[in-house]
Formats: sequence, structure tokens, C-alpha cells
Amino acid sequence: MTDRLNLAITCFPTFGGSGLIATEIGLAMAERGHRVHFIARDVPVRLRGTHPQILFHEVTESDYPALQHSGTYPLALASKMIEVASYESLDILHVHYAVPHATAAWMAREVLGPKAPRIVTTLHGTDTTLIGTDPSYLPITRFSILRSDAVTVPSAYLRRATWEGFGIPETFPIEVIANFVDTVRYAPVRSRACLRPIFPDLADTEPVLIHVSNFRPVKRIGDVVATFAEVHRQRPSRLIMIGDGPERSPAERKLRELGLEGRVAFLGKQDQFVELLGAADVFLLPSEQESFGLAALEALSCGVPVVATTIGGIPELVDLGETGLLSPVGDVEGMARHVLSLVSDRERWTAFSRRARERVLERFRQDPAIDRYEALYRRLVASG
Ligand code: GMT
Repeated sequence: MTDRLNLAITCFPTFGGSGLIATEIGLAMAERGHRVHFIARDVPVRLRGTHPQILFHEVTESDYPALQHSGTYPLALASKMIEVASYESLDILHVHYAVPHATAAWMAREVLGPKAPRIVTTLHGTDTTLIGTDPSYLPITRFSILRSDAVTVPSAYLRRATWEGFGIPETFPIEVIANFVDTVRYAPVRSRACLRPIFPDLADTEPVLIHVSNFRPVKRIGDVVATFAEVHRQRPSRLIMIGDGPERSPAERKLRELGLEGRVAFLGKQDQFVELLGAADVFLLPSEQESFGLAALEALSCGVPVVATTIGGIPELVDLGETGLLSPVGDVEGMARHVLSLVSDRERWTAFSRRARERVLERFRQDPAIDRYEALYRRLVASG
């Protein structure tokens, strides 16, 4: 076993939490001297700068008319994995998402035979709780999980959901490695200066709520709007919406109907929003499902309390009554009450904010998580 690992990472290159975590793992491994190959459709959004230890391999699909709409991405990806693994003697292929990435990795391994790298699959939730348990994908998702050399998940909730949702025995090892955050970049700053260009008439006393997501139905954007409307009815407030997706237009329409458009800023997809996050008073996440809630972790790291739903992995991230407040899915009034209880009591808010930062430093720092991934890679390579 050489000291330097030759690692390939496959993820979706978009703003989704899975792609962000995969990219940070790759960047951190390169910093530790390993050689890192990203095999993806496009350069991942957070793959910033150039690094001599990082190489990018683009997956390109055929545009041959007969193949259109036939879902050739997994095949093109598997072919690229085979190519990279043969040319570069990969030790590890770390894929994020069971379907189709772990499936493509399995196909590549079948072709490569004994020279194949070890496959690590990280499940993120969307791939299993939302897509993978759909009967049209269940057998192949289950198979791809079981054929991985190691499987990791970001929360104990997702481990249980995977065992139960796929009928996998609990003796099948799934390692929980919680998602992490760069606590230097995501640090409490609390300057409202960055809010002025967005809300020029913002009063110092007005609370600012923030929501960050992909605006998919699972995020219940309607509940973000309804919670904000109720908070604003009782105390004039502002809302910043970061991200984009199918639920954005209905939300903008609803806010116009309510006459609240001047109170809410839709900023679309943004990568650098840490200042805004730090300037906000409460992070709102009323999701129906969330294996972890990475954006909420980033908020906590900036010392911003979270008001969210009691689902999935959120209770593992938010300490109820200490760093945030949780309600059942759809309980808009409860969430509005929680927001008001924080923004109307400065002492309480400050205690939540201080503890949020402390808990993140205790449990969700990047280095210990990267240590665990590195140890896992080394264990797999050693067991050979
Ligand atoms: O739902 C999202 O925010 C996107 C999505 C993804 O697949 O990229 O997120 C999933 O993975 C994130 C990173 O592990 C988690 O923080 C999210 O909770 C998870 N989403 C769901 O479980 C619905």
C-alpha cells in the first residue's frame, strides 16, 4: 500500500448538498496529498481554483438520435470510470448517490475485474428515500448498495431508513459519517451591511429570515411563504430566498397575492452567500424529508438558529430547544411561533446562537470527518 491514495469521486456537479460534500471531500483529500479525480458530467460548482493533485474527467453522452431519452448517462459514466481506472490505477472510487452512480461503479468493476478500485458509496437520501425506493428503481438501487465495498450515510436516520426501506439486514454495515462544514468560512460575523443592497429600507429592528434550497416540492416552499407571512403579520420582517427550482414561481406568485413581494428577495442560485447567512436571524427549513439538512448546518455554523421540521436527520443536527426549534411537517403556525419566540427575545436568541456555533465546532468540523473517510479508504485498500 502506498501512502498516497489515488481516488476518484463521482457526484452530481450541481448546487445540491451531495455534490457540495463530495467536492469538499475531494478538495480536502488533495490538500492531504492524495491524487483526486472527479468523474462527472460537469465541473462541480465548488471545485474552485486549480490544484495540481485534482483532475477532472468529463462524462459525455452520445447525442445519436436513436439514443436520446434512453438514459445513457450511467453507461457513459461507467465507461469513463473504466477508462480512468485503467489509465490511473485507481485505489478507490467514491460515488455519491446509489442510483445511478453506484450502479455505474458496479458495472465498471465487472468490466475491470481484479484490477478494479474499491467502491465506496455515500447515500444522501434523495437517491434512496425519494428515488431509490420507487418500485421502478428499488431492485437496482438495493443491488448497487449491497455490491459496494463500503456504504456511508450522513445520519443515523438514513442508515435506519436504508436498512428498512430496502429490506437490507442490519448486519450489513453502513457507516454514519455526518456531513461537515468549513467552520472557518462559515463563521459568525453578524454584519447587516450586506443586507442593505437587497433591502435598502431595512429597519434595524426588523428580523431577517433566510431559506436556502433547491425549491423542490420536498422543501415545502409554500410553508416557507406561509410561515413568513404569519411572522410578518405579527412583526414586520424580511425573507431571503436562495436557490431555484420548480416551486419558486408559485412562491413568488403567492407572495405577490399577499402583497409581500417588497419584503422578500429571491436571489436565485448562489454559491457565495455566507455573509447573508451570517446576517440573518433565523434559518427556515420546513422540509417534508431531509436526510441531513446541510444548509441548516451552514447556518448553525454561522451562529444562526434553525426553525425546521422534526423529520429525517434534522433532530441529529439541531438540538431541540438549544440550537433550534422543530415542529411537525406542515405546522406553519408552530414554526411562526418559534421564529417569533427567538427574534422577540434577544437573550434567548443569543444563547441559541452561541450554542449553535459551539455544537457545530464539537460535532461537525471538517477535519474529523475527512479523517474518517481517509481511514475508511485505507482500510479498504489494505483489505485488498
Ligand atoms: O435535498 C437537497 O438539498 C439536495 C440533496 C442532494 O441530493 O444533493 O440533498 C440530500 O443530501 C444532502 C447532503 O447529504 C442532505 O443535506 C439533504 O438532507 C438530502 N436531501 C434529502 O434527504 C431530501
